Parts: sequence; C-alpha cells; structure tokens
Amino acid sequence: MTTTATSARASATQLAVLAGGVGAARMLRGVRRVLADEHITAIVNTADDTVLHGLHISPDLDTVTYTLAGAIDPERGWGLAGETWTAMGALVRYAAARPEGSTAGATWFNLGDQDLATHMYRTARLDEGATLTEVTAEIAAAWGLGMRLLPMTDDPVATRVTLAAAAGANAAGDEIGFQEYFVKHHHDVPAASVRFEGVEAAQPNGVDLLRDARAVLIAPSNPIVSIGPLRALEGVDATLRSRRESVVGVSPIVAGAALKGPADRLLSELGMEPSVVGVARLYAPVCGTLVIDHADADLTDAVEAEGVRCVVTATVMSDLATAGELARICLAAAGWDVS
Ligand code: FO1
Repeated sequence: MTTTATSARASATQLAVLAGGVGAARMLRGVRRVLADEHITAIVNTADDTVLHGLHISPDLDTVTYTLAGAIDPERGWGLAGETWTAMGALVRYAAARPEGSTAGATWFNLGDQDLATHMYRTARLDEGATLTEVTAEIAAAWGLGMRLLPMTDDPVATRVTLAAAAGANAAGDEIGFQEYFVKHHHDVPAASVRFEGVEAAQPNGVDLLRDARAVLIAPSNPIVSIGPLRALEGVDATLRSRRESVVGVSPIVAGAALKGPADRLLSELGMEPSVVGVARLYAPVCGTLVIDHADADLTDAVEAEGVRCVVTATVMSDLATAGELARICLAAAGWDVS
C-alpha cells in the first residue's frame, strides 16, 4: 500500500474543522460531544498572530486550546479564567519614561500573568527552531487536549487592515496590524480593505487532510479575517471546491449581526451583505451546505439561491448541549450520520 493510500484511509475517519477563535472554540466543544478527539483536527487561523514584548502570541490557537481545556475566561472569550494582571500593571510604570516613537512596554493588549507563560514557552521553542505546528502540539498536550490543533501554516502570515477613517494616532488610509485594529481601536473604526501579508509564500498545513477527511466543517468564525486567511493559502480553496458536497459551513452572522467581533461591519464596509445571504455568497464556491440560525429562517430561499443547501437550526451555542446538537446536524449535512 502506498503512503498516500494509507493516509487517505486514515483520513476517512477524520473531520477537519476550519477555525478562528471564540465561535470555532465553542463549536469544537460541541463536535467533541459527537466524535472522539482522535477523529478531529482543527486547522486554526494564525493571521491574527502578533509579537509583543518579544513574545509570539497566537490568539486563535490559544482561545481554542483554553476553551477545550475548560480554562477560558467565559465572559471575555479569550485569556484564562481567574487570571491576574500583575505584569501588565507593572508595565504602566514605564509608560512615562518611554521615548517618542518606541512601542516598548505596550499596555493596550492585555496579557494575563498565566497567559504570559504560554507565550514565553511558544517563543522560546520557536527560537530553538521548533515549528509552530510542533509547539502547538506541545501546548495542547500540556493542557491535556486529545484533539489535534494545526496552525494553518508554520510561515508568517499577518492580517493588515487599511483604515477608512482616522482613529487615535492613525489617519485614514493608514495600514495597521490586525490586533491594533481589533484591540487598540476596539474594531470600531471603518476598514477600507484587508490583506493577508505573506499568504502567497506561506506553505499551508493540512491540505492533505482537507482533501481526504470524511467531512470538513467551516466553524462560525469571521468569514473575512478568520476563515479568509485559511482560504487564501495556496491549494485550500481549490481542495474545498473539489469536495464541496461534504463541506458544511456555519454562519457566524445571526439576524444580521455577528455574535462577537466585527464580522457584520467588516462585511458591509468591504461591500458585502452582512447577512446569512452574504455569507452564503462568500462560501458557495467551497461549501455544499450552509447552516443558519432559526432567526434567519425566512432567508432560506435566498441562501439556496446562492447555490448552497440551507439547514436551519439553533446556532447560538449558549450551552454544550446546543453546541453538540449543532455539530451533529453539521456532520449529518456532510453525510456523516453520528446519531
Ligand atoms: N482581545 C481584546 O479585545 N483585548 C485584549 O486585550 C486581548 C488580549 C488578548 C491576549 C491574548 C489572547 O490570546 C487574546 C487576546 N484578545 C484580546 C483576543 C484576541 O486578540 C481577538 O479576540 C482575536 O484575535 C480575534 O479572533
């Protein structure tokens, strides 16, 4: 038997989930209720990654890891529950002494004391020459996860946002990093465009799995800045297109609004419709089915007019049982009956 045949056979029991942060993490908790961890691989966006204080921070990977470990702060949806902020507090002392033009000691991005340990470990291992895939597996193991978490690439890819209006020290037309847009400006400044720096040269992870897995789910993550970078990696969209009947997306937009983050505003600022129909239009090339919430049931025909099957169910994962049922419905829509 060839290696490819072996990997295709192993992958036939595999589910691949394209994942951003909070929405994907909640969905993965549901998926885990219907499939064993060893059958699940989450391929996670890393274009939100940033370097601050010399530390490599991977917000989406950490949100998924902490959520699956049951350690996430449930109110914020990022960082650890019961966190302390001593190091951040101590940094404030240096703000007045910081010379003009220096970004040292930034306090606009909140790093809890325990969370810092994750970034310190990741950075030290990357400095030793480990890949982000290897370090992610080590961090996942340290948190006791059985599920495989795969960064979308081991190469640097960075979401860059061009502002349509002035905000703080930035002028309209300035291009800034994603975390500056999201956290420093609280994602309430209009965006003129978004690009993924480095994506053309980056080597994607998990394309074989996307080809051979029994089903692929697109988690309810931001279609532009979370799923967008994954789809922009070489070969990902083409692979999904080639098997779109067993690719199922979940809309992160419910009743015209994002449950968390700026997905609705970004869609309209970038000329797309901030609704399940807009999501269907974006995902139709790669998805056979789009799952939408009951709140949008009246848009079923409009979704199907975009060329995707539409499944209506509860998609707001306020508890584990709802997340599990959503996962079961998504798998069934992909032809994988787990009931
Ligand atoms: N989000 C915030 O809104 N404010 C923060 O200060 C912040 C810090 C932070 C630290 C570590 C981490 O892993 C995530 C953090 N996030 C913070 C969340 C994160 O930046 C965004 O939710 C994602 O990048 C969007 O998916």
